[in-house]
Amino acid sequence: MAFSLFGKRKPDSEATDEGKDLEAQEQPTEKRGFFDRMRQAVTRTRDTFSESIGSVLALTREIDEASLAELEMVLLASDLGGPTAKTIIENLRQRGLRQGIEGGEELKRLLKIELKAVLDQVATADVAPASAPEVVMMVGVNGTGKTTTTGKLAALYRGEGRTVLLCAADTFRAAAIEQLEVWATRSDVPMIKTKTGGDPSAALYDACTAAKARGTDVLIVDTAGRLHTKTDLIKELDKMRRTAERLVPGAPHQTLLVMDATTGQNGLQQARLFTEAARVTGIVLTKLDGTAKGGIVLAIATELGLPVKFVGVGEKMEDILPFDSGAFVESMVK
Ligand SMILES: Nc1nc2c(ncn2[C@@H]2O[C@H](COP(=O)(O)OP(=O)(O)OP(=O)(O)O)[C@@H](O)[C@H]2O)c(=O)[nH]1
Ligand SMILES: [Mg+2]
Repeated sequence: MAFSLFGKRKPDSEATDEGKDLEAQEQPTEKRGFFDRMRQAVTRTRDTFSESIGSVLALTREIDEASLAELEMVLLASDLGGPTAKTIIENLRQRGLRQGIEGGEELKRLLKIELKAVLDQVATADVAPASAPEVVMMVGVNGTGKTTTTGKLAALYRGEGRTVLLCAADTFRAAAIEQLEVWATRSDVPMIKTKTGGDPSAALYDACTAAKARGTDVLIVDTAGRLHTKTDLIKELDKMRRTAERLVPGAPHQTLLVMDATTGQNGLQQARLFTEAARVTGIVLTKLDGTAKGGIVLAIATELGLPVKFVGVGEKMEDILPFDSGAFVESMVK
C-alpha cells in the first residue's frame, strides 16, 4: 500500500541545505585522501549495502510502507542493530508524513542525515590534558588488534609532532612484548617493558614515571587480551588504572576498547559486558577492511553509547583513520 503522505513536498522557501552531499562539498586535499581511504575500507559494506538499498530505492519507485520495511531489512543485514534500525525508519516515516519524501534519491539523502545524527549523538571532543603525559590505555578481548593499534597510534601521534612512549603491559602472553617492540622500532618511539609473567602495573609505574621525567606528550599502554569473565585480568586492569591515576593527574585520559569489526553482533555483546567492567571512553574498530558489516559502527553508538574514535583499515602502520562521521556515512551510502 502506498503512503499517500509521502508525496507531499516541503515548499522550496523552507528548504535547507542540511545533508547536502558532503562529498560534493569542497574538500581540502588532506581530507580528500582521508575520504578515499575510508571509501576503500568500507568497500565491502558499501557494495552490499548499496546493492540492496539500490533495489529498495530505485529512482522511479514510490516510497511507501513496503519500501521502508525493506530498507529496515537492509539496515539490519549490515549489522546496524534492531533498535537503531527501528529508530531510523521511524524518523524517516515521520519525516515522510510531515513533509513528504520524493523518490529514492531524497530518501537516501535523508537516510544519510539520520545515520550521521546517530553517530554525532555520542561523539566526544578530544581534550588535551592539563599536564603531560596523556595516558591512553588499550583494552579488549584477545586478537582484536590492541598491539597493532598501539603501534599505529604511536606513528600517527608522532606524525602530529607529539612525543610518544609505549608501555608493554601485556606480560601475560609469550612474545607479546617482542611484538610491541617491533612496532616501537617501526614507528621510532621508545618503549618501557618488564619480563613476561611480570606485573603489568609495575611496568606502567615505570612508564608513567619515565614519561613524566621526559616530558613525553602521550603514553600508550598495550594490555593483555582478556574476557570480562576473567575476574583476575579485569582486576589487573583496575590496578593499572589506579597506578596511572596515582602518578598522573586525570589518568588514564582515554581507555580505548579495541573491537574487531568482523565479529559483528557477537563482538558487540562482548564489548557491552567489557565496558561495564572497565571504564571505556571510546572504541577503536579494527579490520573494517575485512567486513561487509560496517553498520556495526552505528550499533556501537546506540547500543554501547560510545564514540568510535579510530578505525583500523589494514595491517600496515598507516592503516588507521581518526573516525569522521560524515566521511563514514558518505562512504557507506552510495
Ligand atoms: N585487516 C586488518 N587486520 C588487522 C587490523 N588490526 C589488526 N589486524 C590483525 O589482527 C591480528 C591480531 O592483532 P594484534 O594486534 O596482535 O591483536 P591483540 O589484540 O594485540 O591480540 P592479543 O594481544 O593476543 O590479545 C594481527 O594479525 C593483525 O595484523 C586491521 O585494521 N585490519
Ligand atoms: Mg596484543
